[in-house]
Amino acid sequence: MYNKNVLIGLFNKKKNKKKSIEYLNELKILLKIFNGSVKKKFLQKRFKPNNLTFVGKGFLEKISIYVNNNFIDTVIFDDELSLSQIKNIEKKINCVVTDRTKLILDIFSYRAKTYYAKMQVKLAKYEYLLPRLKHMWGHLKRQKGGIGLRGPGEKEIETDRRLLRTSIKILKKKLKKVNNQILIQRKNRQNKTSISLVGYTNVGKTSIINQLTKKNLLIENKFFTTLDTNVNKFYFKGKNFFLVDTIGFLRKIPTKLIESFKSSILEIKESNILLHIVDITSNFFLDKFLYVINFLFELNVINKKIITVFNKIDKIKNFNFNFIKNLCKNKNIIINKKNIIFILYKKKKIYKKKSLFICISTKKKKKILKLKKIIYNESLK
Ligand SMILES: Nc1nc2c(ncn2[C@@H]2O[C@H](COP(=O)(O)OP(=O)(O)OP(=O)(O)O)[C@@H](O)[C@H]2O)c(=O)[nH]1
Ligand SMILES: [Mg+2]
Repeated sequence: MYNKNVLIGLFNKKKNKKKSIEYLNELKILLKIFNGSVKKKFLQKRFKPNNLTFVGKGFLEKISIYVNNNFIDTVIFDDELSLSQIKNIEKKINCVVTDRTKLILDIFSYRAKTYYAKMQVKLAKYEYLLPRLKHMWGHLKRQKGGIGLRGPGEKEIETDRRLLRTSIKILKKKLKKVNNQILIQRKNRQNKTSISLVGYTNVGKTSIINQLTKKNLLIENKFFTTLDTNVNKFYFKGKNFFLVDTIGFLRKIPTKLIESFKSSILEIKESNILLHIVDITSNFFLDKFLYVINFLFELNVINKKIITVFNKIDKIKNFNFNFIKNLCKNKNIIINKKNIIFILYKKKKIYKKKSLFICISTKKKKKILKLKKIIYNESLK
């Protein structure tokens, strides 16, 4: 699975085509983790997904021919497929059929290193599996070549469903215990300044922690390198700070999946300051930027002090303020040389959020001291 892949997405208007291609590119980067290659991307223009087969009938036929001729082992759809869609597509396509959510879940499983992260991922996976159990049985039958394996009866599936439900209950209980322990540990940090680094995946969150604390945490040019929340200390002008690395965001991940990383959410909620790290060189910069701001809003943490950190300025020739100003050209953003203001329209109300910002290069160690000073000054307010 995931060796030779085909990616499939939709776009509804011509002007959205580029964005859909970018989504598929994100899948390609995700597949790097499994050393998987992308043999072809199929994009169909449709106003909305087909209820039965996601793409249209003729288009599916085209994909099927390509899959057969090129020995593809997995087709990955960019949006979450319903159980019936998977079944219908599998009738037409002779390989594993999966979607963005399942791929991310598989990456989480592969990446999780600690007992706690593994438990969190397991819970997310079981919750994903529960409504799809019948289908998974079908998968097993395919993998064994269907020889001598009769399809499962409703009774067996019901037994499995019950087992899964029990496992979910047990996992939730265990996780609650660990979460309580984390809360107790947090209490020891209560009168110290706690800072969470939040942002899209691969923007340089862990790199910044390494710079500020002289640690050597794992950084990679891949998505979801950090799954485990980790807390790191740094000392500046006689003050102790705790820096918390959190799981990165990715568009089109079901919120529930991110929420299963309770430790990250918990830390973000309890922090005094949020550092929102942004990669100014990434495609669809604004889209990702506003996606994270919206997520912070959903988490109810938008009223915290937020410092926006524009990272990777070394990659831009002759970088200056105008570059950022042009990047942030959007009706929801007002920017001057010191502040950035977001205007969010939520539940028929307008919210305004002001954030200090700084432009840095972690790689070239540019403006790291200034970042420390800003954090320090904000912690005194
Ligand atoms: N050119 C350049 N590359 C950087 C800079 N900061 C980080 N990187 C690179 O960006 C990639 C991602 O860095 P990480 O620190 O792992 O990013 P992250 O946000 O922690 O990523 P996840 O944990 O996967 O969400 C690595 O290849 C870093 O070397 C920078 O200032 N300039
Ligand atoms: Mg990281």
